[in-house]
This record gives sequence, structure tokens and C-alpha cells, in this order.
Amino acid sequence: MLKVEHIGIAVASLDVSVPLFEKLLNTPCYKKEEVSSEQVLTAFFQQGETKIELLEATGPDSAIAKFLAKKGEGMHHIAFEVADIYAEMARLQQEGFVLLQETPKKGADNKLICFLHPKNTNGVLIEICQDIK
Ligand code: CMX
Repeated sequence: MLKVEHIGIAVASLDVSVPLFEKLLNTPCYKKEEVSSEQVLTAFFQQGETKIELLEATGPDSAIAKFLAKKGEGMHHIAFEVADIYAEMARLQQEGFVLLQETPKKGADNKLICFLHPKNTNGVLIEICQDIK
């Protein structure tokens, strides 16, 4: 894994949380992007080499809607950047981790992404991601 690419935080409302994080981080949100396949609206902040991604649900079937209903607002996932997502998925599967995708899917911020089930990662949802070139 190359670095922590971003930390995802589930929020009830970007309208409320974007100004809050702008104040907290003292930096503007540089991008908002809807990922319709995930039913989420995202907002990004750059913090050095790492980003903060705020996630608001746009539909009841969204993973974020389910997370908010069960756990409330808070840290949702940690994303690690990898050099070769296909090789890393094969390695992780061989190590016994449960991948939530058989093949990488397109996520926000021009990335190929894959999630690992939190049951096998000490209760933390892990994403691996790679830039689409
Ligand atoms: N972090 C830690 N645990 C989580 C979690 C999270 N983000 N989301 C769910 N869980 C827990 C559930 O609370 C549940 O715990 P218990 O068994 O103790 O009750 C457990 O994981 C399994 O849950 P489940 O009922 O099997 O499945 P869910 O319907 O809750 O789905 C998950 C969980 C992780 C499989 C699903 O949310 C998923 O596929 N996530 C990946 C996709 C995603 O999160 N997309 C949104 C972000 C997209 C983006 O970044 O652009």
C-alpha cells in the first residue's frame, strides 16, 4: 500500500458538514461529486498527501444511509492507494480477506476502488484505490 489516500466520513448533510470541515481544516472543499452507482454525494478536502471525503446518502439503499441509520455520523472507511489494484486484490484474497467486489468498480475522484468486508478487518471498512489513467 502506498499511502492513506483518504478517510471517508459519513454525514447527514453536506450543507451542514462542508462549512464545518472548512472551518475545522481551514481549507476550502475543492470538489463535490455525485457517485450515482453508490447513491452518494461526496465532498473532498486536501490535507497534505491525504484527503478527507465527506459522504452524504442520496437514496435509502445507499451504504451511507444504512450506516447512518445504524451507527450515526462518523468515520466510515479508510482508503489506501495501491499501485496495481488487480494485483493487490489477488494478494488480499489469498491472505483470506473478504473482498466486496470481484472486479474493481469506478468510485469518486477518478478512481478504481474495491472494499474489504469490515468483519475481517477489526471492524474497519477498508477501501483500496488506484487512479484511472
Ligand atoms: N465500518 C464498519 N462496520 C460497518 C460499516 C463501516 N463503514 N458498514 C457496515 N458495517 C458493519 C455493520 O454494522 C454490520 O455489523 P454487525 O454484523 O456487527 O451488525 C457488518 O458491518 C455487516 O453488515 P451487513 O449487514 O452484512 O451489511 P451492510 O448492509 O451493513 O453492508 C458493507 C456493510 C460494508 C458490506 C456495505 O456497506 C458495503 O458494501 N460497503 C462498501 C461500499 C460503500 O461503503 N460505499 C459507500 C462509499 C462510496 C465511496 O466512497 O465513494
